[in-house]
Amino acid sequence: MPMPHRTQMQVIKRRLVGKEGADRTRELRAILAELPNYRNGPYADIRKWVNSQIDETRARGRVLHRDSIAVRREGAAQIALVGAPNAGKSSLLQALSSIQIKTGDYAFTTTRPVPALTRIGGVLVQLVEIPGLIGGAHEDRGGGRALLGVLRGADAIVYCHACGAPLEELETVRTEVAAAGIELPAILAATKADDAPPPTHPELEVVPVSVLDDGSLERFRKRLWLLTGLVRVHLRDGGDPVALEPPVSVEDVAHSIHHELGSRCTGARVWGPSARFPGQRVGRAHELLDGDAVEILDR
Ligand SMILES: Nc1nc2c(ncn2[C@@H]2O[C@H](COP(=O)(O)OP(=O)(O)OP(=O)(O)O)[C@@H](O)[C@H]2O)c(=O)[nH]1
Ligand SMILES: [Mg+2]
Repeated sequence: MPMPHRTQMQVIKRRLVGKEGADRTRELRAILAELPNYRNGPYADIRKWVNSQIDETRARGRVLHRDSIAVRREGAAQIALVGAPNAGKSSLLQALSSIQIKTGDYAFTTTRPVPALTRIGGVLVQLVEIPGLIGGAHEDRGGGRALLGVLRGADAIVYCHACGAPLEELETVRTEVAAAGIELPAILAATKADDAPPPTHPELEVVPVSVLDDGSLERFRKRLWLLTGLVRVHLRDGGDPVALEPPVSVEDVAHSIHHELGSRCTGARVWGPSARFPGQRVGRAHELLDGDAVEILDR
C-alpha cells in the first residue's frame, strides 16, 4: 500500500534537499523507480513532477557549465591582467592580440575572465583579463572567489593601473590578491600613459603603456616575455622558437623538438647570449640562454 500522496511528495522533496547536478538526477531516477506506476490521479502527477525535475536539472547543468569561468590554458605561459574597474585591461588585451572585446568608459565592462593569445618573439603567450576584483573579493564579494581561482592558476600577474588614478584603487586589488594567498611574479602596467605621468610604486616595477602608442606596446610586450621567466631558443633551420623553463640545455631543446632527436643529438652550434663567439660548437649539456639561436648537431 503506497503512502498517502501528500506525504509521498514531502518525502521526495526532503530527499532532494541540497542535491544538485548529477547527484540530483540520480536521486530523481531512484525516486521514479520506487513510485507506483499509476496512469492517473495524484501518483501520476507526482511522476510527472519528478520527470520535469529531471529535465530542469539537466538544463540547469548545461547553463552552469557554459557559465563556468574556467579558462583553458594555451600557449607557453599564462599571464593575468588584474586591476581596478576601468583601468584599461580590456584595451590592453585588445591592443596586444587580435581579439575583439568590449571596452568602455565605465566600471565592470568585462564580467568574466577573457583569454587572448599574443605572440612575443614568435612564442604564443596567453593573456587573461581578470575583471571585477573589488574589496572583499577574497570573501567571495562580487563572485571574487572564482575569479581569484582563475588568477591562482596563472604564471604571472600584470597589475593594470591608469596613470593619474589614485593608487589606493590598485592597493585594494593587491590586498585581495594577497588575502587569497596568491604570490606570483608581477609588474605594474601604468596604463593610459598618454593621459598623465606614470606613478612610482614602492614594490612593483612600473612599465608605462598606452594603447595609442605602438612603441610603448612593443616595449611592454618585451617586458611581458621576461615576466614569463621562460627561455626562448630560436632554431636556425626554421620553425617556431622553443620556449622552456630554465635551466635549458641543448639536449632539452632537441628533446622538445622530437624525443629521438633528444637522444641522437651530440651538441649544437650556438649564436647569441650563451655563445662566446657566433656559431660556437657546444656539447649537449651546454646551458642555453634566452634569445639564443641553435643548430642542433646529431649523429
Ligand atoms: N587615453 C587612453 N585611454 C585608454 C587607454 N586604454 C584604455 N583607455 C580607456 O579607458 C576606458 C576603460 O578601458 P577598458 O579597457 O574597458 O578598461 P577595463 O579595465 O577592461 O574595465 P572593466 O572591464 O570595466 O573593469 C575606456 O574608455 C578606454 O577607451 C589608453 O591607453 N589611453
Ligand atoms: Mg574590461
